[in-house]
Amino acid sequence: MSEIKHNWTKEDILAIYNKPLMDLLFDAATIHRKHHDPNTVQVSTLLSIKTGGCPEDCGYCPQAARYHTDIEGNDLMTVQHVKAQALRAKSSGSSRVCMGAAWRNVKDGEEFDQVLEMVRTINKLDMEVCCTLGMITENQAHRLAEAGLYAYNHNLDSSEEYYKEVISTRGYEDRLETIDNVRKTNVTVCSGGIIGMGEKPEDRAGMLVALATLNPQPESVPINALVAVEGTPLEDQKPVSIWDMVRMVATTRIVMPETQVRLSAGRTEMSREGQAMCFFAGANSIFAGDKLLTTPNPDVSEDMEMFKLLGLNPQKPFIKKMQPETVEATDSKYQALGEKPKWTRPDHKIDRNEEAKQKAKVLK
Ligand code: SAM
Ligand code: DTB
Ligand code: SF4
Repeated sequence: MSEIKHNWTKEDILAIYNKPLMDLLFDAATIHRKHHDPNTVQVSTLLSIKTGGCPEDCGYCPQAARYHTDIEGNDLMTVQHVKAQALRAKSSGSSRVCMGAAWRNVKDGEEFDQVLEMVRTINKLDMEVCCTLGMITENQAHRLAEAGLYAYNHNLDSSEEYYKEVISTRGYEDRLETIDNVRKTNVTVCSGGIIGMGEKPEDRAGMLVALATLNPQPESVPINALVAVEGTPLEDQKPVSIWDMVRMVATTRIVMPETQVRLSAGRTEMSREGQAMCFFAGANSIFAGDKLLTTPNPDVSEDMEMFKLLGLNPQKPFIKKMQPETVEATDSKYQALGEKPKWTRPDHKIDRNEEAKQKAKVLK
């Protein structure tokens, strides 16, 4: 029987988050060592396969069309381009490619077929493939699984309460439903969130309750520090302190002992000492490559130096779970259904999102 605890409450988690730091670090590191090799860190490379022009209003996101940010938008990448980038990532030590698209949700059709071909192509390079494409239906999750997808990333981003202060164009329950759709397949779940959006420690604990009470818990949990991008509603947020990041990582490790905890966006603002503390506290995954989706990330060579300095080794692919088989499009059991799911549109008003939209109208 699994010894993983699932009935976490916000009070339990807040009490852990607020422990004296030395106790918190010790507890997290002890649990980390019981479940993982503390000197191995999984390395993923992000690839923005479709950039910008997104219809959603996520207050943190430079890719939302309604805000005025200076990112360069792009149509869906070709399979050949993706393959070349995946090979580069592999040669620089990444075991996983995570492809992100600035979509609200996946729509059946040529573009999704092209993404499925990207998944097949990367799986055949013997790398783990992850996608983050917005909301997906159960049938779309099965089609991704058949193509050989290893993980699907869909973040809860914050607590259910604070989420409403950041996004108005889709509901928290839709996020949970997408995660549930992924769970109906063999694809592993990657879901986490962002700190530094103005939320309180209670919201951080609330997000961890939502994740840790899932059964099974997500196989990976990315912890992002907000990258405050000019033109987004959250442009003026103060950078999150390293102490908050360490506390968040340690608490995540304690409540989800088997999960890979990923130190995600925000590493350019963190010192090596700060990152080392996060690895000690249980982070065992990073995004590598000089770009996240649209914002900067440390150079690969700097990360390699850091790994050497700390005696860390990159994790080999398919250590935690077997490589999925790829079913070719012609042999697929799951065809496009052309569904038009009724994802919710809460559409309440968030003042700072409205202001950023009005400002963008003037500037565009
Ligand atoms: N469009 C899809 C979606 O939202 O599900 C996939 C891509 S979206 C960019 C993936 C995740 O990136 C978001 O859920 C959010 O957690 C993270 N993210 C986006 N912008 C960020 C920022 N400025 N700082 C930190 N994390 C960010
Ligand atoms: C996740 O949790 N963080 C990554 C990945 N999943 C897709 C994305 C971070 C994006 C940071 C802002 C940008 O580069 O656009
Ligand atoms: Fe679109 Fe995803 Fe950015 Fe939200 S986070 S605006 S859904 S790309």
